[in-house]
Amino acid sequence: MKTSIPVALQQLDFALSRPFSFKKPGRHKPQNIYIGLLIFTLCLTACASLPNPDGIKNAFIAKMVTVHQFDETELRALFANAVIKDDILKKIAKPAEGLPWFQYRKIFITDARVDAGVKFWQDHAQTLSEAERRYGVPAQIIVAILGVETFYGQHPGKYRVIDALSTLAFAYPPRSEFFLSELEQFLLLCREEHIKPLDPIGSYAGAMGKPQFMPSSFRRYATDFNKDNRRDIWQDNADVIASVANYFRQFHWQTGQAIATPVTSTGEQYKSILNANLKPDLRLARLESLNLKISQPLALVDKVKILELKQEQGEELWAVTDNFYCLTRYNHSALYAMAVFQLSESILIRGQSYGQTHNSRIFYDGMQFFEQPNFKR
Ligand SMILES: [Ca+2]
Repeated sequence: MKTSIPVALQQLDFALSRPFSFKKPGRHKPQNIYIGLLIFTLCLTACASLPNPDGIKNAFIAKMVTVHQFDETELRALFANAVIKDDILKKIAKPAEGLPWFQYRKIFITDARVDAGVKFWQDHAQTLSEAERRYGVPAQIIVAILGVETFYGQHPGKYRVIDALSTLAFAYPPRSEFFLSELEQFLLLCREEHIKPLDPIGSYAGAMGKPQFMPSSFRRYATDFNKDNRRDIWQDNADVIASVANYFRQFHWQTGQAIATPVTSTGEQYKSILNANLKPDLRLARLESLNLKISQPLALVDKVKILELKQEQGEELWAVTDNFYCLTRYNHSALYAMAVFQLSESILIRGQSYGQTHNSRIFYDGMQFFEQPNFKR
């Protein structure tokens, strides 16, 4: 449904959108000037506190026409078909990252998602292997990203990208600037890729296709891996796989570097070095002085970040690396990166065990590997 705009603001918008008319300078009574200033100030206050979708839309269209030479009539026809959706506005206010780890984890680390990941890997083994060779990003990471984002492409979202981006650009002031930029990128990519702007489907936030690329990421990182002159992240799994791998390579994935390992602690000295920054800044040599011990050696790592994740029974400690930080460039959340990492390990290990024997789930279950919290001791 369309959002309603107060009539006064519609009129103000109409007045502002009309060409200026010039009159001869004349005398004005001082009180009229004060009243005028008062009304102007009240209007500005109202404009600052209430969204004005039509005003933002008109300014956006003007920019696309002037800066990128889009046709105004075509853009107006396009946006006449775009819908401002209330359910998108509700969803953007409640991201899953607000959950504690033990609840967040249950969404993504499930038997069904691990099994489907193993199958996706088997079905696209050659492409994944080629992408791993070309970009240096492990196949299990590429598979896990697709698993977390869209259940391997099965749930790419149900919204038209044009509706999602229009809603958040025109009617969601807290992130309007960001989504206006993404809307601009979306129209540019549609023109470059010969896509009709009403066609692409994605998430409520405008993330597109199986890897859920925002339009700006698509233009920078999407890759035509099968050389058919199209970057298709909706249907073509070769392009999908290579685009995810290329994304991480561009964000400096370090081939062979460890990602994360559980940590045990005696005492609570480590609390002094906890902070919200995700970039590793703690030299491995300092762990001992903080009474921290990593559970296994970390390949090609000199600095880590210590994370404290909330389990039902207490806090769980992890040492995470630059490659973990790289995962957070896909979604700026430690919980997201940890879900991708644990899913990737579960898929890898379960896949390997399936390769040995179909009964190996009794011997090893990828779910069990991370089911035991690593409590401080
Ligand atoms: Ca292609």
